[in-house]
Amino acid sequence: MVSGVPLFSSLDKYDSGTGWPSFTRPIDPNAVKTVQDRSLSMVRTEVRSAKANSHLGHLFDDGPAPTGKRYCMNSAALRFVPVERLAAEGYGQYLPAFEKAGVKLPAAAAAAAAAAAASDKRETALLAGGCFWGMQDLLRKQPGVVRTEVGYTGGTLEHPKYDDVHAGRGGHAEAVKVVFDPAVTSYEDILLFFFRMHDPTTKNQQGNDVGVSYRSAIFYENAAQKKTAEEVRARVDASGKWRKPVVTEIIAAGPFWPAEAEHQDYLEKHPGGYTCHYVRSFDFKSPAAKE
Ligand code: MHO
Repeated sequence: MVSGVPLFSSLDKYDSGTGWPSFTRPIDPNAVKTVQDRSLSMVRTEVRSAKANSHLGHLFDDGPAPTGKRYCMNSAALRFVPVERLAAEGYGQYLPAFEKAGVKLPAAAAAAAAAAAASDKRETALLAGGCFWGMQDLLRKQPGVVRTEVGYTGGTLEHPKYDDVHAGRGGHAEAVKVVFDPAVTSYEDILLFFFRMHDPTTKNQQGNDVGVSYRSAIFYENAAQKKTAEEVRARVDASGKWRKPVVTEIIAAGPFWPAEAEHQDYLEKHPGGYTCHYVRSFDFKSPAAKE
């Protein structure tokens, strides 16, 4: 899971006697794909991850019920997340299945499973902090983030196109809509991360990208989000970590116009592509702590 996408569940794992981790099925049929592998003078079915296209192992037809399949995986291609870590790593939604299967969960995992089962609640954060390629790529990997989408907001033009926004026509910002599970993370945590992954002190600019579309802004959706945003911005500013005043705008969310398909998940489609975003090691949680 180079890309963090869950591929296999221990619930579908069995002992095939081969020494290779073996599964009867992937966690989601769309998470993996198969290709013919003619290496080593054999014809085998190679299994690759659908998203990151990385080699995972091979697929054979000699597996047990219920599928008769054997997904024979290379353990080096998998990152094992123990059941008690699922919630903390943002995979809390998979916990109820373990309970249903009768697996006795450690107390903390059981509590997280209950929370995940009880809430399919979702909240949204709408953030601008420069080129949305890099913004989306870092935000989507945060624990509890279930979906992200890039688009344009904060301006006046309806149905804006990238070229309009880039040229400053209509005054939109490049923004990311972050949908998260409040049982796993919080608006505050997302904002604390936001203030580490972009520079909030450069007005209408992020890295080398200059213009109103690259401004730093939090678009709140309700009074609670507004209050949290103001508190977090004040805390970040007071910490002095950025050395210059924070210029992030806090404004009421208006219409969000999704960006063109080619801009969605851009850095996943173009690994190594342009980004000016990276995560600083600041800890805004303990205001007294010095770097
Ligand atoms: N400097 C980048 C920004 C792209 S971003 C989607 C470029 O001009 O390609 O604004």
